[in-house]
Amino acid sequence: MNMTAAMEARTNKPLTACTDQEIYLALLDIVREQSAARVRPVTGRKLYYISAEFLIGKLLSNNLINLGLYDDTRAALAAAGKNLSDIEEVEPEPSLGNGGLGRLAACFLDSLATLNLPGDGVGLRYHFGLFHQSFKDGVQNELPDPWLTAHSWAEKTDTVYPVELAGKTYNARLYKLAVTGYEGRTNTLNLFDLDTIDESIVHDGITFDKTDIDKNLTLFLYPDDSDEAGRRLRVYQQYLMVSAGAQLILAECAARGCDYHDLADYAAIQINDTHPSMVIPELIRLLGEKGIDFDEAVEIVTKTCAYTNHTILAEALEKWPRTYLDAVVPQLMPIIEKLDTLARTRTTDESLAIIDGDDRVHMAHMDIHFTHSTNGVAYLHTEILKNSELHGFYQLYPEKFNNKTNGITFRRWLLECDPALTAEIEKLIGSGFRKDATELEKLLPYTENVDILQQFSAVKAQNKRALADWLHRTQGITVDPDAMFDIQSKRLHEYKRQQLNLLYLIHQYHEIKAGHLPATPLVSIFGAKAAPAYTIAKDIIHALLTLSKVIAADPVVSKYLQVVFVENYNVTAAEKLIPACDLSEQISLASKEASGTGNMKFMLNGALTLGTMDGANVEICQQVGDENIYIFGQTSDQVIHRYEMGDYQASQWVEGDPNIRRAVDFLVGPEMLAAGHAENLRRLHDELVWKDWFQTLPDFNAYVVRKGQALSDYACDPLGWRKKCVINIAKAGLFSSDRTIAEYNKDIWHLGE
Ligand code: 26Q
Repeated sequence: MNMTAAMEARTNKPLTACTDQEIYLALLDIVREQSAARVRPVTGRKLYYISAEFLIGKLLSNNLINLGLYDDTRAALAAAGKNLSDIEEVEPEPSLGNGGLGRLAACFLDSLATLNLPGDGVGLRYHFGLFHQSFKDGVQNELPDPWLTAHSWAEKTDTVYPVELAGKTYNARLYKLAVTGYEGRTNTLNLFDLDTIDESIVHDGITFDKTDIDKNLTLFLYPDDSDEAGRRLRVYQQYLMVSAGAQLILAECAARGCDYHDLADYAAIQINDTHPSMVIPELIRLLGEKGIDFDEAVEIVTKTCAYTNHTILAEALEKWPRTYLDAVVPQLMPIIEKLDTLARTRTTDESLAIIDGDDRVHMAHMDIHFTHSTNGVAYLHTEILKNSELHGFYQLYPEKFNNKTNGITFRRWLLECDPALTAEIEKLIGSGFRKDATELEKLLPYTENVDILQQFSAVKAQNKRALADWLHRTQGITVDPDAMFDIQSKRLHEYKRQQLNLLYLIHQYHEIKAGHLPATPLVSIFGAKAAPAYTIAKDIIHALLTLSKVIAADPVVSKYLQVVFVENYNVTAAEKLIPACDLSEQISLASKEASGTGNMKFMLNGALTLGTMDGANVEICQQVGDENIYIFGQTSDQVIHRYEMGDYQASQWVEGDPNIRRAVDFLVGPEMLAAGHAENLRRLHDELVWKDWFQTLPDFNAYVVRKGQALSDYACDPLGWRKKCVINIAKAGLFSSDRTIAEYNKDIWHLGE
């Protein structure tokens, strides 16, 4: 395609005379037209992936790559003295997710379309994505994150479905966003919204009047671990999503000839965590309106739906008070009660009931009883579900349980974010890996070739300079691109243990001051948002920002150590950070991280992992071998055992270990108190000494030792290090979401064309 002509046909003037905004709009138009040409009719079963979050990120470059227009566009713009990365900056990022779960949904849509499978998303058109984060005086501030500009990828349709909430009817309008695969078909992301939403009710950051549902229902995506008020509004959102979604599914299937009795031949529904679980009773209710009796409706829904679990953290499993559902979705409660009664005919185990003795409705329990598949998202996670968290359910329905190890789309997380590495790989092994990621293994023979290893080192050095420039330009931070870049970027959660990294950095501060110099200067980079109501998470951010200041002010330590906290970590920032990383921090408490997907992105981009045996780190370790990954810390069995013993006392670890004591006490020592806020620092200190629920202290020494090993390997044997990096890239093929989606299709969905 002649991109210059195509763009100028829309701008009506030469590209050289166009603003970035005008070019962006022209490209949006071209992409829309090309995507529409790849819509295919559906035969057989079609997937509906229902999810409260789709963290799609910016779409322009992704779409250009998948349509095969990326190189031509870059060249056409360059010829006119323009730069595609400047055009990309015009596009606002749709941050319609919190983190892993939402980004996974986006990767899955890309892979479905790439594999030419009929699979649409169903979700909500939030007016503001996850809040915009800024730092002031060492503290996180939250602001609305608008992304709906006059020209957005999601197109308004005339389709509207009535949804009843607390006895009042609302009209859910459908917006459609085209999802085009790499050299593949175009599917749809269906997003629902109300016409009556009023963005002007937002004031003082992200606060708003919570009474007028018609004005606020889809205003915000709620942060995980939200406060109680936020959690309750989520029920309203969830029902809007599943009721409109179920009506859409039934209408589409009917249009294709389905008579509702045979719904399972037309539709597969994947329930992404428990957020869309009300689709089960809602479908039963709607099938009832079509004349199908309860027992048959239960059977149809069970055959149609499948459930993915993403967490074993008890506090994250949704349980809603019955009185609350009575008020918001009274039409569902009689159905949920009948489902509870039916479930109780299958087991006498009270702990497997849908409605418990305290009158709370357990969404996950409803999912497991009334879908045909329950899957975890990595090997260890699924084992823990089967053997402990959901053991009773596993005994009742062993055939329903299966594992689907997560994956990531290599189009965004390699081709788009790391063009230099992509070119290097392509030069060596051709372009087959773009469609078959396991072909990356063809890189293995080159790991013995010094010249080639040096070329990989040059790519990494180039990406590190690019990150340094970006940090300087967007955040005013100067870093030394010759230092080792160590990155921990993910949501801020105690179980992910950014506080363990914090304690390490304090330890290093002391070691350097004592003259024990590290093998290499280290730039330790964080990117993380804390849920606004999650106090300790915000205290951890404060401690890291304060430590960053303390170190920067120290003329000796700052030569060897720098702490950088990137503001407003989102998909766009991830695409800058990941290609520049040397050491990837995946240090969750073993058993707590269901999978992790950042771990896969860093590995694919040639970083080595420093991690615990948790989530998909286990599979990464198995792929690359012990000598190409830095594993430390307690195993999940040891952790679970310690919880069962119930006698963990953090204070004993503080008292018994001078290094731990020195690091923990520093949080409330004179240097930190002079630079930060006593209240936040004391609270974090006390949390670590008196609680430490995520067992940071027992893993501290192992972490320090292993990280020291990584630093010295990096500094003392650069070629040996690079060889490990290339082995990681070569072995990353397993983590393509194309593989994950092929497994879901083979074992659960059985989709048509
Ligand atoms: C629930 C109720 C009320 C308000 C918010 C929530 C809520 C929102 C988001 C609960 C959880 C989430 C997000 C969870 C999540 O991202 N889980 C991650 O899923 C990834 C994909 O499977 C895994 O790789 C990660 O290990 C897991 O933490």
